[in-house]
Amino acid sequence: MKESTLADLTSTEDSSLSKLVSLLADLSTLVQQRIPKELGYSGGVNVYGEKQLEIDVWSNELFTKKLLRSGLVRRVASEEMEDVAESKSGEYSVVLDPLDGSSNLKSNNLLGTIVGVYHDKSLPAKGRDLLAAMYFLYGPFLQLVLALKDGVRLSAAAGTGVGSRRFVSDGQIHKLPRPPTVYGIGGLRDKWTPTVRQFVEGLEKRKLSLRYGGSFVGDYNQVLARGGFFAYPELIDAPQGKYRLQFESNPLAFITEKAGGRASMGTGNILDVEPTSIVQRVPTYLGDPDLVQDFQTLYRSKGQAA
Ligand code: AFP
Repeated sequence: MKESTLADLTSTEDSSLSKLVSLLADLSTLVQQRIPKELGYSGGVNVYGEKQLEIDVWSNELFTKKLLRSGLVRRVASEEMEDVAESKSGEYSVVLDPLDGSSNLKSNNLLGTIVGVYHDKSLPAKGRDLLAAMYFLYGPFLQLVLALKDGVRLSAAAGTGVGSRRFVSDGQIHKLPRPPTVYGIGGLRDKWTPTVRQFVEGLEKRKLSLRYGGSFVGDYNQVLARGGFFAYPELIDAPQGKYRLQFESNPLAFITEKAGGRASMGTGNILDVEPTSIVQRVPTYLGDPDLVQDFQTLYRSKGQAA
């Protein structure tokens, strides 16, 4: 089968979006090279009070500055920044988790960069308005999962080019495999609600294998590759869960729906959640459409509020 390049994958999109994807891919190769060199703590904390690694700060600055100076991006919101950063020109708004899973760096776990792209929307924005979403997975190989209007395609930085030109793909549309085979649920088990506990028992009765590594992109990617269910649910002591709607849940929900799955926050679709703030969190249940539908039905039957 002929290998496709990133340019091939984005050929049906506006050239400006193609340029933006290429820039992001260039930057991901810089992050991949930098990760092993930046294992120290920056001494800072982000707006959520989470300790920032030097690599968190470095990667946030890399993406934010390069995007705002590209002439393509008007505004950037990032998990690592309190406010939206703006430029004077550009047709896109970008939401970003520059290095998801960075607290797992010491254990050499999977890390990722999550990106959502809107066409000139103010931020925070509604997930349903996303134009594209993607994540870069820094694993045994650097992978790009790219969701555009016509679907999801997978590519790997495995070619002979430099930067974004390293990415090659089979160019095929990827759908969540069925039947589902793996699941992962975040949070401490003793903080799960009875509904989540009951649902997990059902998954185990269906012989789904547990896969949980503490990195959203890494854990989710196993569901995308093998079919299954992933959640960071509402917890007894955190009814909105942990994931940020703008930077984590919306982009992954967009990818999930484009891959033929469902993405719920309990009572409805994540992408339909009205944005109220940049830091808004949302319970997140993603993956196989039947499993997510089953969860949503169970959740509603328990009369739990959104
Ligand atoms: P960090 O980016 O601070 O490592 O957080 C990663 C994350 O937001 C997400 O990637 C994981 O799924 C989740 O946290 C893990 O949370 P727990 O440590 O509570 O399992």
